[in-house]
Amino acid sequence: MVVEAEVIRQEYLRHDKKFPHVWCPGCGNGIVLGSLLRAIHALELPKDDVVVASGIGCSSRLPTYIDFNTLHTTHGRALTFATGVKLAKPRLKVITVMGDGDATAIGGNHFIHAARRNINITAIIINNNTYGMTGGQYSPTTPYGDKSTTSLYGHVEHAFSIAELAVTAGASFVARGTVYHASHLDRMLEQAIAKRGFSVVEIVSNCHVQHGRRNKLGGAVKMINSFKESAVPIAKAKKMSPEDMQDKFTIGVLCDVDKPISTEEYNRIKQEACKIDDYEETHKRKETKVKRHEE
Ligand SMILES: Cc1ncc(C[n+]2csc(CCOP(=O)(O)OP(=O)(O)O)c2C)c(N)n1
Ligand code: SF4
Repeated sequence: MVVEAEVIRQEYLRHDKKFPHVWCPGCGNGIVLGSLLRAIHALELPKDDVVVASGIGCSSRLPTYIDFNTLHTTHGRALTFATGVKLAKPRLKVITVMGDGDATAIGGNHFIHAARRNINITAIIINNNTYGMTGGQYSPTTPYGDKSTTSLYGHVEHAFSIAELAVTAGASFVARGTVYHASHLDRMLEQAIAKRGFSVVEIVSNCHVQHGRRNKLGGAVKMINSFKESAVPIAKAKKMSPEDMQDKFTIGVLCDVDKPISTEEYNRIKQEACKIDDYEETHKRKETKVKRHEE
């Protein structure tokens, strides 16, 4: 196990150039990084075939530390860059890493339409319920009543569920995990990356510095431990009453379906169109020849 961890560290981290990292001690982003590398390693994906794109945020720094083809793009646009890569080089395994703000506020439109189109990309969303990098403003997942720098007296809006939004928008595979349940997270990421179609993993994480501190949720250890209590496996949750599920959330696979992938459909259409073009071209040439002959 220790040897395996060392192999992963040596093989996949840009350890000489990019460390020390920028994250606060105890931030869940590091756990996600480890889990992502273990999942890619387990799937035996060649490094050159993997592309990891991100937007802007603490979570979006993740690709800068790992030795694949990486893109650190603009806020909310990881999926747009990823879509371009996938259209240009369909054989590549394309993964995006985004924060809750990046993916579902400024990038919300891209997110729902990438899911609707069923593009063959894996979207990892690290949900820490806040805009960590910019000092703790509220995001679309900040719970009602929570304090942030933009809701000093308690948040008056309601949060949505990222995973459930992804299911409704049409993703092929949707799962939720937490940074407490690291080996479960490895499995969720492995399944998502292996899936053909748009796959989403929402990862419940901690920003103890910007969100936890303001809401008296404790430090990193306390916050991460709290996920042990609040996360309920989907099968168990089905047997629980809505009252028992109050303040809890489910973890596991929410949806896993197979349907046509739009980037592949697009290539099929391109080939069909080329056939028609070829036919018209040949036809035109024939007509020109006949005309010349008549002249
Ligand atoms: C177009 C644009 N708008 C706003 C910003 C400022 N900005 C940078 S990161 C960020 C929020 C990041 O929050 P989230 O995506 O949840 O990631 P976290 O830092 O919590 O991991 C914002 C608003 C920006 N860089 N670009
Ligand atoms: S500010 Fe929050 S999200 Fe950003 S590195 Fe620190 S703990 Fe992590």
